[in-house]
Formats: sequence, structure tokens, C-alpha cells
Amino acid sequence: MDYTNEPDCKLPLALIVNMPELKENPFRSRIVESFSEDGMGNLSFNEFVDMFSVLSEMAPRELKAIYAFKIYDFNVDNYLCKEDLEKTLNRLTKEELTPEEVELVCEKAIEEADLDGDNKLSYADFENMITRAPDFLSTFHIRI
Ligand SMILES: [Ca+2]
Ligand SMILES: [Ca+2]
Repeated sequence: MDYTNEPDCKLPLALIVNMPELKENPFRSRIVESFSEDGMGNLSFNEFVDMFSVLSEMAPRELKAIYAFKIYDFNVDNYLCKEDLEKTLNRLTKEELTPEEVELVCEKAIEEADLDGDNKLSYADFENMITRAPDFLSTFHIRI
């Protein structure tokens, strides 16, 4: 990739997810997609740099939380519903939990974090969840 002569060229998703830093991460495609503006997961040089600065341990917690929220919002409606959390948990646990256990954990997480009672987590609710249940979040591959 020659970014000096071709600043507009994009790094393809397939290449990025196979980098050693991301290869083992169950959210790798979601992470890359959330930084990609073309909606296909290809990254410009700037987006690529942005992604690694958020993934770095030096990144502010607030910034990581914003991207974690985006990554877990699978259906991109700006809320984490039970289905989003179930998908998240299944990836985190490599499907070691039974569907019933997953459902129970997700229900409980929503119940405890849902401040406005609409049964799904807005970003404000999500921040509440991070504060109240750091154990639940310590398993997230993006360190918060
Ligand atoms: Ca959602
Ligand atoms: Ca809510």
C-alpha cells in the first residue's frame, strides 16, 4: 500500500482483520466496520490510524466506550436491545453459554442499566452499565 502517492487508496477489510492485533478478536469485523465510512469495512489511511488510536491502551475511556457502543449495536439503530447484547455475549463467550443463560444475563444487564425504562440501552444507559458492572465489561475485548 503506497499511501504517499495514492492517499485515497483504501485498505481492504479482509486484510485488516487478519492483522495480528485483530486476528483473535471476535469483534474484528465489527471494529473495522465501525471505523469505515464506505460501509463496507475498507479503511482510508486516516480511518486506519483512528482505529488503532482507539484500540490503544492510551485512548481515553470515554472514546473507547463510544466505539464499544457502536460495535455492539449490530442492527445500527443507536440502541443496544436484547438481541444486540445476546450477539455480543455469544461472541465474548465463544458460545459456551446455553441460549437460556445468555438470555438471562442480557435481561439482567438491561434491567439494571436501563434508566429510562424503555427496555433497551441508549448510550447513557450503556455508560451506566459500564460504571455499575465493570466485571461484565472486563470481558470485552476492547479494554475500557
Ligand atoms: Ca441496536
Ligand atoms: Ca433505555
